[in-house]
Amino acid sequence: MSIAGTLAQTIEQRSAAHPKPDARLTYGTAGFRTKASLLESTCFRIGLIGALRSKSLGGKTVGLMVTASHNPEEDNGVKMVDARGEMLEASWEPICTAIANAATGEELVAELNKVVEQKSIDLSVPASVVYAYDTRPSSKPLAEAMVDGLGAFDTNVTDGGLLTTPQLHYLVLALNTQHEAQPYGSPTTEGYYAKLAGAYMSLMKGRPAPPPLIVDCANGVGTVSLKGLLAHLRDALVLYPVRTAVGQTGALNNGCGADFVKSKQRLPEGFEHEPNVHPGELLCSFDGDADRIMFYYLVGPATDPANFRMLDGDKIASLAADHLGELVHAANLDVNIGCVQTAYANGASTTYLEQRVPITCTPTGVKHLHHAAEKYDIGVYFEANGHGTVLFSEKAQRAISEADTSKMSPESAAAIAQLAAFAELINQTVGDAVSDMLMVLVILAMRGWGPREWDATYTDLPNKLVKVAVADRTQFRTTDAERRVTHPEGLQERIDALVAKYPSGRAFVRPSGTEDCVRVYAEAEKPEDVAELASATEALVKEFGA
Ligand code: 16G
Ligand code: ZN
Repeated sequence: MSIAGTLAQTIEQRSAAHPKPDARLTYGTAGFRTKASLLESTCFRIGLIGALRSKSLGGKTVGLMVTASHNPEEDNGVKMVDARGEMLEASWEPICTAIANAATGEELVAELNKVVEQKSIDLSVPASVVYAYDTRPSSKPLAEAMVDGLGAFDTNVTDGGLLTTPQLHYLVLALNTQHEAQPYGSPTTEGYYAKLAGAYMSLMKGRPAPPPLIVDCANGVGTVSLKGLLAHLRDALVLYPVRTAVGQTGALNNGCGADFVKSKQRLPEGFEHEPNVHPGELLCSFDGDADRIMFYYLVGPATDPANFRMLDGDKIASLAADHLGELVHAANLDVNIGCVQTAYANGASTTYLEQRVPITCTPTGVKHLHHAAEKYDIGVYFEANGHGTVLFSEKAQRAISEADTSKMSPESAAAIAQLAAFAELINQTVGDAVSDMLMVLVILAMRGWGPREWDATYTDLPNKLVKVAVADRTQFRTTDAERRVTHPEGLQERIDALVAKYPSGRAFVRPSGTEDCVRVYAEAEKPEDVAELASATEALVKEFGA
């Protein structure tokens, strides 16, 4: 079976309406991402690929999301969500790249036919795709180009509208499991809010509501999601959403949002003038598509930058692994719990976690962490940048649902009920700022903790991240979950010699997957050592990358 005749003609004609710019695009860790003005043809084509991917899965629903997350407003991107709500299967990434880069309509059809053959796709199977987009001005028009591609294959298309990335992941899994014995949830945004709100309220039953929380929505789509959730939570949670200027030109991710806070290690711009920002109170920021969250607080007046304290993805992972581990222990369940981090995890968090749970280190990028977390019965994964979630395996879910609580101590029975509610509260398809926020609030409430107690679990080692421009970043190749470089040869030995000079020193270099640069990370016990180690490593990268 192949694409020929009228179908081929339709694709070529439609493709001519979305001309390909003279730029090579690659489907990387975060899908396609570049200036929005270059993406129309790619979006049309990913519509075509989405339809084929669904057909290849026997007509299961796949998702397409238009967003560039924390990137500037003028950027955009598109990525595919596979049928279980997870990232696109890796073997399809080069397929996406080849199709996006086909030079002519004819070549495009030829590339599509290669996929049909390679994946033995039955073209007569009806395709089903749900799509959504963020608040960027370019997002809706790009989504329309995508719909044009989907239409070429006569796809059953669901318009999710303005959604966060994790809401789309949720919808895909919910749609594909709606007729199964254990549906993931009702396949609508209302179903998503009801599931999260219901679990939150059951976990918080009998506990005082947490103190009001200021949420920086990055002027993005998280604003919409947060408002939807609040309507379901009524007075069980008081939130003050700020940076909610959706649609205001230039506002998205500008001086605010999780990425700004994490990379600048400071409050969002203007927070020192926010009426509700007080020392000792917990604050948080979402990123532009609300799949990351960063918590922080002040230990003194906001006007002094030294009073800022960050509670990042590593702190969230530690809190979640600790708490869920204690519940598993109290419930006396035969399930293991582990934690997945990347090389960017602060060494102090790794030391802390290692004393409690097994740890896996993977390369950067959500899909790597997600797959590694699936190997544990309960797998907690977070990148330091605030993207992460907790996965409950089928074995764990069964152990929880089949436990005979009538034969248990009240303490064990309560732990079982709480684990069941956490599995509902947590968006298990992908990191979700809204769901992660609720999880953190519940755990803090259960432990009677504020930000200071949470922060006191361990003290981050001082660290520094540097971007280095090099002639060709593909020369830099890594091994051991990006912790060591194999190429250029000789570089790792020089880094080892540097690191050995500093107590608790650690440094690694890796090519970025999203920008044209090499990233250097360094940490050490003393701030002055970190500065030295980072700049000496940077100098080495420049020397070897020249
Ligand atoms: C992408 C990844 C994120 C990773 C970042 C690293 C996904 C959905 N996102 O944003 O997990 O931390 O890239 O960027 O996988 P870098 O390679 O430029 O350092
Ligand atoms: Zn994001």
